Amino acid sequence: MSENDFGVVVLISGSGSNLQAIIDAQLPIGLRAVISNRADAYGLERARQAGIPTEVIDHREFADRTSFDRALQARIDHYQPRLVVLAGFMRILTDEFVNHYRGRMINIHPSLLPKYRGINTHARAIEAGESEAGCSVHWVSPELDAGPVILQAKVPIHPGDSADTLAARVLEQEHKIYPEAIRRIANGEIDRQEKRH
Ligand code: NHR
Ligand code: GAR
Repeated sequence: MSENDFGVVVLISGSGSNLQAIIDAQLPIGLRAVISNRADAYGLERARQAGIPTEVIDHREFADRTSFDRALQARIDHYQPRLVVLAGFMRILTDEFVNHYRGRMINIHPSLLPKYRGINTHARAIEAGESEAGCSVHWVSPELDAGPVILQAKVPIHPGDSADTLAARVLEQEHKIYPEAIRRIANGEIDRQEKRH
């Protein structure tokens, strides 16, 4: 089996700059598909440019989260990936879905977990008067943004920072640590971990 047979599927909802960083890292992992829940996600264009198959599964076409997640799972499993990468994917996933990919799904979250789970992390960190912020790559567990952390990077928060200026500083670090985390996992340098309850 060549290294390209590792098999990775990336899930996005938006700009896809983290996807671009993963593409640009030219890791020998086999990027098999990029799936978006939004047809207008710019990341789909990035995937097409890189020759990666794309799919759109619009969550608004499903009655509930369970039926959306089942459709998503069926399309992901078609590609038989050994790793599912959430890269700015903005839908909360059901326990059933997360358990199916337990130990084979990672996320990048724009905070220094365990601080600031959920959304609007930068505004909340500034509001709280924090002097530093950052990003975390973690295994996905059913509880939101609570799975074991794999890699983190820190940045300073400057006086006068807005959520946007801070997000840009953090995003630069995301683009470094996400490809690095994927490289280490594909190399077998990081064991699949499970959160113990
Ligand atoms: N699902 C589970 N079960 N566990 C995790 O750790 C998950 C997850 C799904 C997504 C990414 C996460 C992040 O990095 C992620 C981790 C979306 C929301 C959210 O509130 C929260 C966290 C994350 C992603 N989504 C709203 C929803 O109703 C929609 C928000 C929007 O569309 O803007 O799904 O922060
Ligand atoms: C990134 O900052 C990522 O950490 C964050 O959204 C941005 C996506 O950027 N993810 C979340 O907030 C997940 N809830 P990108 O589409 O350019 O990679």
